[in-house]
Amino acid sequence: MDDAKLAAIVEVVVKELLATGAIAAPATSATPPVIEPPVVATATLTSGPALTIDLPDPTTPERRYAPGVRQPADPDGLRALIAATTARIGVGRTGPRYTTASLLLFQADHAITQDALYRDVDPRLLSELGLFSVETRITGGKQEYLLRPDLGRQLSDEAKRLIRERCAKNPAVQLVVGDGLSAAAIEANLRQILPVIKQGVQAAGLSFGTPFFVKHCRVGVMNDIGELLQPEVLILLIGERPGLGRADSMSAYMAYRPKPGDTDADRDVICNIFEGGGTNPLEAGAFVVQLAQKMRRHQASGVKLKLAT
Ligand code: B12
Repeated sequence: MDDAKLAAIVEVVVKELLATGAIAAPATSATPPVIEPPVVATATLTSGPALTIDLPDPTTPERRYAPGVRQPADPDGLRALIAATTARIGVGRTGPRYTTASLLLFQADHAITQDALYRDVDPRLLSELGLFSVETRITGGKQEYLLRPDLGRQLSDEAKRLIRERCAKNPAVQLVVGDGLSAAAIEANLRQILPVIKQGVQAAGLSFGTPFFVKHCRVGVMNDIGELLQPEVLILLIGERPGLGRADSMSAYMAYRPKPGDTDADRDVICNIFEGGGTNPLEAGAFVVQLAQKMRRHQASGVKLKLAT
């Protein structure tokens, strides 16, 4: 469809919407609108003033937590309740339905989630932190990664070769980073947590293995890595499944002498690592080192560690 036909259709639709009162005509007087939306895209009518069709970003804190209840009995109480949780409360309704603002926020948050899932970790971050990359047995991109968790739990032959070639064997602590279900989580936390873990391990007089990155990674890949490098403790930093609008949460899965056949019962997890509401990555790093020492002391992880302490 050419631009002229498109503009004609837009003009007809806009005229109808103006006529029914569904949208207001753009301000022609000097009176400023209450909230000025950012002008990103405009449709120009063949006659009359330009009409902004883009919307303000609904995910900014001011809009996300703006009370949506019309005429609340206790406005200050409502604001205090909303400030006390990240849950979606006080959003209001239109009859039995969500308001358009709620719907748009859901859609925007869903887009954030999709973006975190389908994007790759920035290779510049990995090289900045000196991590080389290997892959699992996933060859068909993110779609296959989502559909075949079993392949994400196995290192490719090339990965095994590279790890054997580049990594020190039998370290006390081996650190591995995996994209998991959120590239954003790794990008948000890795720069802070990695040096804390490395320094903490070395300050405790323990050997720190050669860290690396696994693309299309699942937690179960820890078994293959354990078999190859034989570390005492293996730490896997991995992006957690994103929630609506929360994509930067990372976990540290840990295991004592992981090997093929191990399950999640043999592992521990320190979860919800993120700034501003979760466990701060700097604190989490210190906690990871403590847990690694505890695992070494008791020569156990997961359920066995719980039973031993
Ligand atoms: C998805 C999920 C599950 C799924 C995993 C299914 C799957 N194949 O993906 C199911 C519903 C089975 C599940 C079960 C459990 N889960 Co769960 N789970 C999650 C969730 C929402 C996301 C995990 C994630 O993104 N992993 C990263 C991806 C890339 O890993 P993955 O390889 O695809 O999947 C593996 C991990 O998710 C792992 N896993 C999932 N939960 C747990 C819990 C523990 C203790 C361990 C060691 C591993 C583990 O199992 C998967 C298969 O290996 C987190 C929430 C969060 N904030 O992280 C809670 C979370 C990790 N789970 C938790 C718990 C407690 C459990 C259960 C022990 C609950 C129970 N009482 O039965 C069981 C243990 C199951 C097990 N695997 O042994 C807690 C852990 C708290 C802690 N620090 O110990 C979390 C943080 C939720 C919470 N806030 O309470 N879980």
